Amino acid sequence: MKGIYLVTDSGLCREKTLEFTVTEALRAGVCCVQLREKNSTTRGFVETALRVKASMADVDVPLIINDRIDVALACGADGVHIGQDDMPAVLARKLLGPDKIIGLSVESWEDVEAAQELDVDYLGVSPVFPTPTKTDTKTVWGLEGLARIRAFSRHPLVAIGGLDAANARDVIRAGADSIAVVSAICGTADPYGAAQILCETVNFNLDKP
Ligand code: TZP
Ligand code: MG
Repeated sequence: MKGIYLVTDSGLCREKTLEFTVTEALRAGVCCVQLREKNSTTRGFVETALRVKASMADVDVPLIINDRIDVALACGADGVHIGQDDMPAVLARKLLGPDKIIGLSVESWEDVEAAQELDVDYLGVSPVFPTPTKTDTKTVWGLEGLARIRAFSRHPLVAIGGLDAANARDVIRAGADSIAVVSAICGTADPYGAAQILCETVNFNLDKP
């Protein structure tokens, strides 16, 4: 899972709709889609997840559900992304089985050390830079923090927070396998164009580190 990782925010998509944004980002070549619906009811989240999953039937790109193991299981998603206050990773693995993808956010060095023993598929380095999209964060890792995690961790790293086409190259060079973005795709008038520039930048630099 290397490249541009789309994390959704229906609020930012506005009149473009979530499905349109996801379809356009997939057409541009994103490597993963995470549905992050912080303000949905459970019913609404499941319905959205089923719709998005159906729209992704023809692409070989994983659908990840933010926070909710039950929603991931109910809609047959490929995995979940959990934070430090969500279901513990050990229990998430028990519930989901060996084959589903589990991503775990690391927000402190203690989280990074603890994750070393965990059966998770990637770490979300959160946030790399400050971002108005999520303000209840702890450590702003910066490129140095990201590089330190890269040197220590055995897991693939998905960087998130304040990332865009201007800084994506540096973030890959500091050790990220994937660049996760919310506003750089959802918050633009042209999600296809935005995702395409991001994918070109990152895929080029992943090929030639
Ligand atoms: N987790 C850490 S930062 C963040 C999340 C969900 C938001 C990233 O949003 P943006 O707009 O890509 O900075
Ligand atoms: Mg969470």
